[in-house]
Amino acid sequence: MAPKLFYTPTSCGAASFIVAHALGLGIPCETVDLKTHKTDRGADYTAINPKGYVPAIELDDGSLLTENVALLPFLARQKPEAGLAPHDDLGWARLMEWLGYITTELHKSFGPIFHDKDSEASAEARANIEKRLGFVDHALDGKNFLLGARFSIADAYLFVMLTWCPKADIDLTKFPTLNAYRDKLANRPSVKAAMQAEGLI
Ligand SMILES: N[C@@H](CCC(=O)N[C@@H](CS)C(=O)NCC(=O)O)C(=O)O
Repeated sequence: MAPKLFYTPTSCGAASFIVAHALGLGIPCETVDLKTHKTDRGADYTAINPKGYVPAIELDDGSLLTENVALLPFLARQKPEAGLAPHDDLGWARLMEWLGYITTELHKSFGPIFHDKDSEASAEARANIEKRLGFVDHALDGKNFLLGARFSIADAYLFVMLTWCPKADIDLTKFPTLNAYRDKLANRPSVKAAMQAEGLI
């Protein structure tokens, strides 16, 4: 059985799709409707992934790999020569530092906003996200990408979070460096090709 990626194009799982696409892995994909938890082939996704959420990769042996912070490095290591993850110890640790920050401090903070945009919890979440985006904005100052000179899987993950900002009423123009970085990534051929493949642009 070949590995297969389960994801939803506008979800956090889009980061894995972008990375798999950029690496030319040719990994088959099955999209999941997050309201019905049915896949595009009509399968019950909760029976495939008891966690219920995307992304997930079904491996050759039929077992399932979940969590963005596991999938993205796993995909990068399928083609180490592409350099989407550093090979040295400190570079790898810096990558984990960013993936941890994106997943716990940014990604999960969007939850209340997508649940109910106008709630008090959403206003608090928005303020938290903006504070954290301010940190990322400064961190990107003078750098092309999160890890410095090279695009990495952390950039793919952050990019997807940035695409959520307009839907969450977060104005990225308040963060000029981050806003320019988002535009640069959106125009990056591999990112653009993945978005086009998904009909998102
Ligand atoms: N901890 C998980 C969270 C994944 C997650 O939040 N997925 C969302 C989409 S961005 C989802 O599938 N939500 C639907 C659900 O939980 O039923 C990860 O980082 O992979």
